[in-house]
Amino acid sequence: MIQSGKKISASYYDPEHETMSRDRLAGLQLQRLQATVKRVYQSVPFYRDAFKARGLEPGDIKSLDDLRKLPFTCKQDLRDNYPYGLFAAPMDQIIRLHASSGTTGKPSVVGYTKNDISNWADLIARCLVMAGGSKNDVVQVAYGYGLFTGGLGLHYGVERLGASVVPASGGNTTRQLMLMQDFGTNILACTPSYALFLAEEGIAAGIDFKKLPIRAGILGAEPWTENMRKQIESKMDITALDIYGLSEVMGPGVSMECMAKQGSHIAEDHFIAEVIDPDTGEALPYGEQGELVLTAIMKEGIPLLRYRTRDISTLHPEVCACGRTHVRMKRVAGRTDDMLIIRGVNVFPSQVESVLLEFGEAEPHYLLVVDRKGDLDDLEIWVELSEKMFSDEIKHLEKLEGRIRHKILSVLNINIKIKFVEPRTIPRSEGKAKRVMDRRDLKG
Ligand code: DLL
Repeated sequence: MIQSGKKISASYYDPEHETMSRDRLAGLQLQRLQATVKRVYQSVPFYRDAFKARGLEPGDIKSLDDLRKLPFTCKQDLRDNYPYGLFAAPMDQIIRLHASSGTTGKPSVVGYTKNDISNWADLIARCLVMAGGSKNDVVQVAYGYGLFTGGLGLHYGVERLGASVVPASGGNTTRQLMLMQDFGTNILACTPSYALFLAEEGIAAGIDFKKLPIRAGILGAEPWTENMRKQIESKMDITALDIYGLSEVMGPGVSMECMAKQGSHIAEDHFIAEVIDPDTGEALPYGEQGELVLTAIMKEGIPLLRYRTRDISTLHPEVCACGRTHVRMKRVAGRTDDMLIIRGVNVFPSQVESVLLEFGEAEPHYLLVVDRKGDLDDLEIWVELSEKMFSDEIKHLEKLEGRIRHKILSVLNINIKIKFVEPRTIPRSEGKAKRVMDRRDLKG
């Protein structure tokens, strides 16, 4: 359950919108939704056809409940209309292109107008202020720059706030650590797995993070857990906050966690959020877990209606301890397409991470290896040992293995194998971590 918690003092980048009453917010959303619907109907043949197929006209959207009449958009629609088919603005108004990190087939391409880039910068500036940032800060952006939205997305927001941006981009860990010390980085923006790696490498190189001015991390682009947060916070001596987003909808900054750490605030003046049952497409009430669906109501370049994110989350509309009124989404548990079904039980890598990291002895580096034995899927978890554990007696390791297996059985209700691997053998990532190795396809 997400708590509203005790009031905490907070400052805002855009107090009017961030703390707007939910009634006024609903009015604003409806007005912006209606304008967006009209816009895509007029300029995107894909949507016009989808509306016509449903006997729907823009004027039929009279209330926010009418959102449910609108068609969903999914990743395949972007593929089918590759590269620019869903753009709602002509190319002479598109000033930036980004693309999603598709591993198979063509990526989804997204285009931004001048206003889109400006709005995005404002939303990232909000995120920075949520993390306690101000124009006095030095912000090291270690998300990748390029087609990925992480680097440039954060970059423009830091400049908008008036803080100093260090455009480090991803990778080159030694240089990142040097910059962090020499430039006096206050806020680090990168994936949580890379933050952890930077922390570990820093400690190994003798850096005392307590003595550095770094105090916050704006971490996202991949699922992570509370236990992972604790590890990063204690190793780097920072407050680690979750930032969420996806290229199709904008990029980072669709939602951001505030200091209350009770879920991430979705920028509801720009996006309407729903949670649906991924099997039936039915909208679910607040508090129920399902697939997050987002409608962009301020975008000009590519405003997607009811985009099915495939991310599993829960929405909580209660006003937050920080005073923000925007709905909070719980940490993403995983993606519907990352969910493993092991002997009939649904398993997300993040659930395994959460259990593993409860054991102080296990390193936060792990891999879920899925295989097929006969007709059944089989899961083995590779867990990296710390140097200390590695040199320990076999019987200690056997005990630890038994305890982890038992805990996973009691929490996830599946019996799995644990394999300990040598220190530093699981590949580290400078961007999104790969947590699953699927060997099922390798066998015919
Ligand atoms: O990952 C945008 C981003 C950049 C977000 C930097 C945060 C920070 P894509 O490459 O299009 O965009 O991937 C989007 O990544 O649908 C989620 O599955 C996952 N994801 C993003 N943020 C989080 C998060 C960027 N905080 C996909 N927690 C999304 C869990 C996340 N998963």
